[in-house]
Amino acid sequence: MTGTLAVAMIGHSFMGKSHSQAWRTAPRFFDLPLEPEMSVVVGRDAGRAKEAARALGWRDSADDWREVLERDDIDLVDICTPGNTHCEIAVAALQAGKHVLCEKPLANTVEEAERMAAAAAEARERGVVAMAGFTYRRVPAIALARRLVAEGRLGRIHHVRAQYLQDWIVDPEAPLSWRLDKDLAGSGALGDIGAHIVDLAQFVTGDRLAEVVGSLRTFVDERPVATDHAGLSGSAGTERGPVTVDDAASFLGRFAGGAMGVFEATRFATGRKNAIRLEVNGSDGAIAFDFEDMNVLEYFDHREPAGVAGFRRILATEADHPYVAAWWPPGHGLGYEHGFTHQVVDLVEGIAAGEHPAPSFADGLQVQRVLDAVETSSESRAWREVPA
Ligand code: SOE
Repeated sequence: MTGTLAVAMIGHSFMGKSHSQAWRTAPRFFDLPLEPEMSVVVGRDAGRAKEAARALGWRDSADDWREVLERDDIDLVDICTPGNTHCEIAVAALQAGKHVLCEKPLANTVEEAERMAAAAAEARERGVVAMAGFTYRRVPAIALARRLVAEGRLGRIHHVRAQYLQDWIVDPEAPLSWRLDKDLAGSGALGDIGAHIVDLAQFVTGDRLAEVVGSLRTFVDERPVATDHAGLSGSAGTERGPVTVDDAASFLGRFAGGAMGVFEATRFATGRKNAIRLEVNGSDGAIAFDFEDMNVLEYFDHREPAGVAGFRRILATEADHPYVAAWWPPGHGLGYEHGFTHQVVDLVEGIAAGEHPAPSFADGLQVQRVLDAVETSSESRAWREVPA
C-alpha cells in the first residue's frame, strides 16, 4: 500500500455496522492500493456515536457531519443514514472534495438523485469518486452470473424474474420504524429492497428497464411507534402512528433490449427472511440465484444435448470466481457481509487507479427513475416510460 484513505462514516445502525466490518476487513484480506483509516464515525447523539466508535472500531466520533466535512484529514465520506439525508450530505461532501460512498436507494426522490448525479459528474472532473451502495452486485454468485451473461452464454435474454422477499413486518404490531415513514425513507419495500432487484436485474443483464407498470399496497396502515433506532427488530411503546409507505410492490417491466421482467418486493412474504431471487432465461441458457443459498448459482446450458441437460449448481467458491481468491478454500462459503467488503475493495481500487467504479450516482439515479415510474404507474394504473 502506498498511501492512506481516511474515512468518515455517517450513521452507525445496521448499515453502519456492515460498512464498518467492511472497512476493517478489506485491507486484511485484499491487497489494497491504499490503506483505509477508520477515522471518525458520526451520529446525531454524541454519546451513542462515541459508543459506536468503540464498538465498531472507529478512532474518533463526532455529532455534526458538517464539521467533519470541513476537516482536511478526511478523504472519503461513507453515508449510512436514512434516505432523506443522502442528498444534502453527498452533495456537500462532493463539493468539499471528498470521495463519497452512499447507501441505496441513492435518494428519496428523482429530483434529489438528479442533484446528486450532477454533483458527482462535476466532482468527477476534479478526480473525486462517487459510488452508490448496491452491495449485492458483489456477491460472487451474482458477479459470476453477470460474467456468464457478458460472455454470451445465455444468448438473447427473454425473461428476467426478480423477487426480494422479507417478512419482518408481517406482524401488525411490529414497530413503526423510520423505514415505514415516507418522509425519512422515501418509499417502503419498493425503495428499500425493490431498488436492489432493479439494480441486480439491470446489472446481470447489462440492459436497462425502459417501461414499467406496477402496483403498490400497504397492508397495515397504523403501528406502534418505535422507541429505538434498531433496524429490523426494534421495540415500541403504546403510541401509534400511520404507516406512510408501501408494504409490498409488484411490477412488470420491459427492457430496452426487448426482455420482459417480473418483479416483486415485499416485507410480508411470511417465512422468507432475505430471499433475493433472480432468474434470467435466454435463448442459449439460464441462470437462477437465491440469496438464502447465496454461494450457489444455478446455470442451465441449453446447447447441451437434451438427454443430459439440466440446471447445474455451481458452488461459487472457486478461486477463479469473482472475489473468492482472497478468501477461503473451495466450499468454505461467504456471507452477507462479504458483499460490503468487496464494495470497499472495488471503491478503493477505483480511487487509487483514478477510475470510477460502478454503480455510479448516474446508475443510482436511473434506478430511482425506475422506482418513481413504478410508483406513478401504480397511482395512475398505467404503463410508464423510464427516462433514459
Ligand atoms: C431492510 O429491508 C434491509 O436492511 C435493506 O435496507 C438492506 O439494503 C438489505 O441488504 C437488507 O434488508
